[in-house]
Order: sequence, then C-alpha cells, then structure tokens
Amino acid sequence: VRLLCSIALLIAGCGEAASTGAGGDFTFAVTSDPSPLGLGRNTLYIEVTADGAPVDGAQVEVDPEMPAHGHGSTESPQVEALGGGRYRAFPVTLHMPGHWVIGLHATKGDLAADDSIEVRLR
Ligand SMILES: [Cu+2]
Repeated sequence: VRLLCSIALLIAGCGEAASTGAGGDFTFAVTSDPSPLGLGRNTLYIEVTADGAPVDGAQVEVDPEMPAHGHGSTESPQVEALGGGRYRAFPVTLHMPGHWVIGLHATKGDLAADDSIEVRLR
C-alpha cells in the first residue's frame, strides 16, 4: 500500500502504523479522517490506481480485524465511490485499543488486489 503523507508521517514518527505488502493489479493510496486513525469511527479515503491511472467502477471492500483477538469490527464499513479512482469507507470502527489489521480488497472484472494497513491503538 502506498500511504500518503499523514499516515506515512505516523509510521515515520512513532512506528505505530505500518502497511503490509501490496499484491495484485491495483495500488492503494490511503488517507484517514481522523489522522492518525483513532478509537471509534474513522473514515478511510482510498485511491485505487493501476499503472498510475485512476480505477473507477471497482468493487472495494474494507475489513478491519484484530488478529490476536480473532474478531472483526462491531460495524461493517460501507464503501462509496467518489469518482476519479477515489472511494470513501465509513464507518471503519476500531472499537478497542490494540493491534488492528485493516484489509483492503478491490476487484474489477478479472483484476483484483489485496492489501492491508496495520495500526496499533493505545
Ligand atoms: Cu479485540
């Protein structure tokens, strides 16, 4: 995942968030509101590109999980297309402190990609 400034700064600044390896036909660039991600409801803005070109019409899913606890979020994020390859996911609800992995999935026709963001909340 290619993280834009706000999350990238969080990674550089305190090491509490990190992206895992990109895989597939698309690249994800993610920003959040609030930034950095916090306890409770967050909004993710996800820019999906393929070879630098924005990808509209993709099916995008966002899946927050706590691997150490074996559970997901209390709410399912709804993803809305904004145009220009941008998508908004809300609510991305991180309802307890700890280690979260937010899965990102996109498909369009025969193309697909998976990625994730790791966050440690105190
Ligand atoms: Cu938990």
